[in-house]
Amino acid sequence: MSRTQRPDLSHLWMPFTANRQFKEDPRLLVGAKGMYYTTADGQQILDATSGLWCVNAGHGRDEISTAIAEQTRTLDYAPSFQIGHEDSFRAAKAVSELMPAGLDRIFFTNSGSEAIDTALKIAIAYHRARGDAQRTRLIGRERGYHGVGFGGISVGGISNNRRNFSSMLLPHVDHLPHTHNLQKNAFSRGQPEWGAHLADELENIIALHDPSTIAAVVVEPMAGSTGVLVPPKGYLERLREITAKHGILLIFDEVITAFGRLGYNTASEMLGITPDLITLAKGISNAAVPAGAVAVHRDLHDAIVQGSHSGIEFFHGYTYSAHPLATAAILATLDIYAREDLFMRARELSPYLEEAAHALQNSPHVMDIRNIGLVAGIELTPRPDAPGARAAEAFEKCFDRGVLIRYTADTIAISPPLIVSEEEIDKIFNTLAEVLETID
Ligand code: PXG
Repeated sequence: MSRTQRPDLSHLWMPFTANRQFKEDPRLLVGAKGMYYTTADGQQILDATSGLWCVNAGHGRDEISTAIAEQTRTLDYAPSFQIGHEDSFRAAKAVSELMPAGLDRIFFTNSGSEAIDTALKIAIAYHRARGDAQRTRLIGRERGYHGVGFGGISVGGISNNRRNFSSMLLPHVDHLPHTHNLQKNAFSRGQPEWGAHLADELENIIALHDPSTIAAVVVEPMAGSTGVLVPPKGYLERLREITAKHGILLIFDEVITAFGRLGYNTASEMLGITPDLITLAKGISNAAVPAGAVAVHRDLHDAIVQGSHSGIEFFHGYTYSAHPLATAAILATLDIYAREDLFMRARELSPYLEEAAHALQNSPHVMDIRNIGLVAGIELTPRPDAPGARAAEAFEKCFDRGVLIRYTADTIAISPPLIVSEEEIDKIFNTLAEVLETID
C-alpha cells in the first residue's frame, strides 16, 4: 500500500472521537520532534498537551528510539510467565526508585486502564490473603477517570463512560463526591483552600457499608482528563488518615501525575502522602511504547506472594507485561528524566506557567483558571444550548494557529512536555488569548 497517498479513512474506528466529523475534516500527523508535531500538510504544531499527557521528555528522543531499535534486534519478545528477561527486573528497580518508600514492588501492564484493573485486583487479593475475604467493596470518586476497563469505569465517575454499561458495572462500588466548587475556589492558584472536609464524606460511606466490607479507595491526586481538578489543601491527607484508620487501602491513580508532571516523581512525593498502591502509565515510557505499571507496597506484595502456599500466587498478567520494547523504553526514559533533571525543571517552570495561565482571567468566556505543577485548566462558560462547543472551537482555532491543546467539556487543559521553554509557554497562552477573542 502506497504511503505517499492519503490513506482511506473509513476502516479505522477511532477511540473517543467524533468519527464522522473527524473524517470530514481530518487532522493528520506525520512526524514529531521535541515540542512540535508535523501535520500531513507540513504545518508545525506546538504540543501543549504532551500528546495525551504522556510525552513528558518531548518527542522523538533519540536515546529512547535507539534503545527500542536495539532491543527489537536482540530480544524482540520474551514471555513474562514463568520465564523472564533481565531488563524487566532492571526496569522494575528503576521505577521503584522513583516511588515513595515502601512502594517498591512493581507489576507491569501496557496501559493505565490495565494498571487500574490490576491495582483493584491486588487490593482484593491482599485482603483475601489476610483472611479478610469480605473486604471487596471499592470506593471511587465522581468525575474520576481510571481508564475504560470494567473495573476502571466502575470506580470512575464519568457518566458518559458508564451509561451504556450501567447494569453491568462491578457490584459493591460507591463514590465520593468530587471536589470541584467554583463558588468557593474559582481562580485558585495551586491547591485550593476550601474543600478538605469533602474527604469526611468517606466516613459516612464507610459507616453506611461497615468498614469491614471495604477493600480500597481509589482517586487521582489531581484529576486531569476530567478538567484539571486540583486537590484542596488537606483533602488527600484526610483520605489517607481515614483509610488507614479503617484498614482500607488507598490507591493513587498517578497515570498523569507521576513522572514529573507536577514537578516531582509523583504527586504522592509532592504532597507527602503515601498511598498503598500507585498506578502508572503514560510518562513511564515517554509514550514511545505502550506501558503501564502498578507500584505496590511491599507488605501487600508479601502478604500475597509469601502468604501463598505454592505455585502461582496471583492469577493475573498480560502477554505483554514487561514487554522488552517497553522495558527498554522505560529504562531509556527514566535515564533522560534523571540526566536532564526534568522533574526539577518542571517544578521551576510551574510558577511561570501559573502566571501565564492566570493572565487569561479577563479573556472572554473564562470562568475559572486552576493550576498545579506543569498543568493548567481554563474553564469556559458553556454556551447555553451547546455545552462543550466553545472549548471545541478553541481547540480547532488553536490548532489552525499551530498549537495543540486538549479539552474536556468546556475546560481546556494545558500540560506541555517538561522540556518546554518560557517562550513556548508564552506562545501557548498568547495563542489561546487571541483565539478566545474570536469566539462568541
Ligand atoms: N487513569 C488516569 C488518571 C488517566 O488519565 C487512565 C487511567 C487510562 O490510561 P490508558 O493508558 O488506558 O488510556 C488515564 C488516561 C484526556 C485523556 O483527554 C486522558 C487519558 C486518556 C485519554 C485522554 O485528558 N488518561
